[in-house]
Amino acid sequence: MFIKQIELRELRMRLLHPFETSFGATQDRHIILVKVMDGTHAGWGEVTAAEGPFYSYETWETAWHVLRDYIIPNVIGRELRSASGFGPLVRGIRGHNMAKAGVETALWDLEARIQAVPLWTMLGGVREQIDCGVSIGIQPSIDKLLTKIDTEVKAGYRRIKIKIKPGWDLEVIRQVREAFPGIPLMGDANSAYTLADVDVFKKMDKYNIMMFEQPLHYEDIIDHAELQRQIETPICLDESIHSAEDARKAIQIGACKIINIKLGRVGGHREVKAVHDVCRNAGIPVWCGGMLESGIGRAHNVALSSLEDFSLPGDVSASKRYWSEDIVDPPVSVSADGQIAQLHGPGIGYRVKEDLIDRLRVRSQVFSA
Ligand code: OSB
Ligand code: MG
Repeated sequence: MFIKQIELRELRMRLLHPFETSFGATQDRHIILVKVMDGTHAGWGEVTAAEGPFYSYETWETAWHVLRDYIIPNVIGRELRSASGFGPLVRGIRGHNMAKAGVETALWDLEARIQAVPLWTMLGGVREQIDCGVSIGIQPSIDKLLTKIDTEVKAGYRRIKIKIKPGWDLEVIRQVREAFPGIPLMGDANSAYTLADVDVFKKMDKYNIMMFEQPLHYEDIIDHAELQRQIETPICLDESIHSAEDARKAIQIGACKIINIKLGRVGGHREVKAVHDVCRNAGIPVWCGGMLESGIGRAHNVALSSLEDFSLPGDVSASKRYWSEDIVDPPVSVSADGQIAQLHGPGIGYRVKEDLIDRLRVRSQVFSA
């Protein structure tokens, strides 16, 4: 693959509903898309950095800067045997995995389109249908939360994740369990607690929660191992895991029993596969996390969720939960029993609506070999 041209586009897209986590709320997304061309075909990727440095240090602005000044100059004009040759080209750039993943995932899409095969089969996927869950943000009241859960359960979703934070935890979980005794339920804290809060986790233990996601500090594994020793409910790590090496160490010290894999957080499909393999070999189930993606990032998430060890429902849900009109055609849709079917066209399989992208675009830059 000759990397002849790379285009960056920044879009502004408004979520249908604001999304609130323990670190803040979002409604207006700044989405950076990456289009990579070899002269004949084009591949698409999405940068999942958020609007501010709150989930991680990356933002759409740091991603644009690192892509323009460091990542793209190392890649443009190169001849790559495959998309997995991208990693070594950017090894000297520390961190900025979401910026890297924007290009890396576009290269996988490009390679799959050149070979005329679906991305999910090129990745080694085996799941023709993936199980879907939803992530429900912090709500103005418990009643509103119960209504939202009811809607999503009726829509067929196979697992409900609610966001928790100090003061929006034990009583919320208690009431959700009372209203929905049997649903697969989990809580995501986005690092809002410390080990001093162990008692609240012990109290939530009795509500049959599938897992607590990232309860403690966003870089920690040591305290998570201590918390896991003291509670029954499995801990799932999100923020703390940036690589297969991180996963190996976390598993080795008992910091988690489940891992949420995010394409942006680990830097692309190649590292997703490496994290996946470490987890599979250790008997640790994984699931695909979400970052409020547009259809392009969402399509990549659907494809990677086809790997064998993605045995738990992910945060990969229908386009219509987020957007009045998505930038891919067809929009990502979920069946009445909570699954997304893999498509069989080349690459991500979805058509990219460039006309709509042009209308939503607020900035763009073209890099040529
Ligand atoms: O922690 O999983 C998270 C959204 C933004 C930042 C972090 C997280 C999330 C979600 C939403 O939980 C997942 C989605 O629906 O895309
Ligand atoms: Mg999370």
